[in-house]
Amino acid sequence: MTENLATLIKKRGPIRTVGVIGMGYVGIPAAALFADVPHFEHVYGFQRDSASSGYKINMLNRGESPLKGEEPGLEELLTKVVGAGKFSCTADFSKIAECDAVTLAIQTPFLDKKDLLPDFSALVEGLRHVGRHLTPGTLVVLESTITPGTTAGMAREILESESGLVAGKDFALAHAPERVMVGRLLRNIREHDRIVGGIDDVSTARAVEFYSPVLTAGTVIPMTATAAEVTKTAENTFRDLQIAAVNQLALYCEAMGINVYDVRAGVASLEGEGITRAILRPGAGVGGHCLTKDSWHLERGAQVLGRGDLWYPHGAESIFGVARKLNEFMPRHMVHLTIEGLRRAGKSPVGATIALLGWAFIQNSDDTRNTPAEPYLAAMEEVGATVRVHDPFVDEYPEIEVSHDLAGTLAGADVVVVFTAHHHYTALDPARVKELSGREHPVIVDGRNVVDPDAFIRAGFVYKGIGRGDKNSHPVRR
Ligand code: SAJ
Repeated sequence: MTENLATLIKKRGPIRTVGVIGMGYVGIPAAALFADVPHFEHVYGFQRDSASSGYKINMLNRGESPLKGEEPGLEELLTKVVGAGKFSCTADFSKIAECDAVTLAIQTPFLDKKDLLPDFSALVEGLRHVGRHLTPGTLVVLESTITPGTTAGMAREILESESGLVAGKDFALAHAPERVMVGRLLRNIREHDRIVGGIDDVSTARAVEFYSPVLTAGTVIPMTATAAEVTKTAENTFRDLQIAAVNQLALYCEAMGINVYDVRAGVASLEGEGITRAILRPGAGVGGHCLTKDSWHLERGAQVLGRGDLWYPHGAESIFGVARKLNEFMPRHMVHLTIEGLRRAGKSPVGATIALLGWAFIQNSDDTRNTPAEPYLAAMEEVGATVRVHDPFVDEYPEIEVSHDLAGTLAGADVVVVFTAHHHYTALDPARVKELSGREHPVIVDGRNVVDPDAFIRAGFVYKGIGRGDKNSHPVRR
């Protein structure tokens, strides 16, 4: 069987034309880097010409990046590869027929966590486009994070039914999960090791050939498609678990009246010497498109692929599921700290004005997917407060007014709450913030440890911070 595919690929020769489906945080930098590979002659970026994202097509063909956050080198690289005629963005999916390799970088959110149901609708649509225009010898790669078993299962079935070709015989199929973080997209793709897993050895080998030229520091790590799917979902699940562990520690430190950052520094002091103690940062919550769902992809994979063979303590809840619950709890804890802070300032949340700083889910980015600030805002409005939102990177958000005017947002605020560690907030001046609030004892709730508690307490603020049991009951300066 593979003999056939190997022959087909040999006849087809080196990869020259590439297609990337999904012009988002993953697809855009990936396409630009493929286009910068000397022996890749042309890269098509495929984007639906939809009302919400069709605008990206013209922007990209002008060499402009539609991503608003700080992405070092991306705009320059886009201008270069568009100028050289090596990259173009189109909604004409029939051009897939020209491609030797096609990748899919499409969102894979979760529909229902309780029943572990992913929403693969966008991915299925993308796979159908590929299947309709697939030619023998092509390599198809899923870069989206997916439930283990999806590449060799659902993806294969759709591609085969749409194309009439057979995976592993007529075309190569692999999973090469993205491992990027906003704010360092290009660097992550170039420097991170790349996990590559084919449904068979020939597919894996073709995918290794495809990704190797893009890497400057990283190496390609070949494995099976399912192992690659588990690797990706597991690394995000472990990160979520580590964050949940330090968030739980932070809640304990608050209750015990100590500073979680002292504990963190102490625990981390044994770092190195072969002893790694990755103690991450507690905070106001976990957002983004990845950590908020990848545990559920892993859980589903274990349930579906592991059916009947999974041994686990009877009745015990998955620690990955518990970690999700704890991280989802943190915005509610921010509500608790806010109400407690108001109480200490002799106020109630009813009619209070709250200045919420940071709508993006991560620092110095415009990415608002699953932002932890949203459940906080809803809960505070529910108890009668008015919440004003400031974010220097976010221009708009459905039903929420996001301001770029920091002074205007702080004016008349009873509470200042920090949800994202944008660099703009590390320089907040307590005297100026107090002047703008016009309150005798404004409340500051620091969800990302960006301000100096003592400086704000000295200025007459009521301070509350995640994990700051050493400060959260400080005497209020009258
Ligand atoms: N967070 C904390 N404490 C921390 C680290 C993060 O509360 O110590 C919060 C952040 O504020 C944010 C959320 O967690 O709200 C996610 O942050 P992140 O730094 O994990 O950023 P992501 O989700 O963009 O990136 C993760 C990364 N995964 C791992 O490091 C294992 C990245 O490498 C992946 O490529 C990315 O998910 C993805 O696309 O899967």
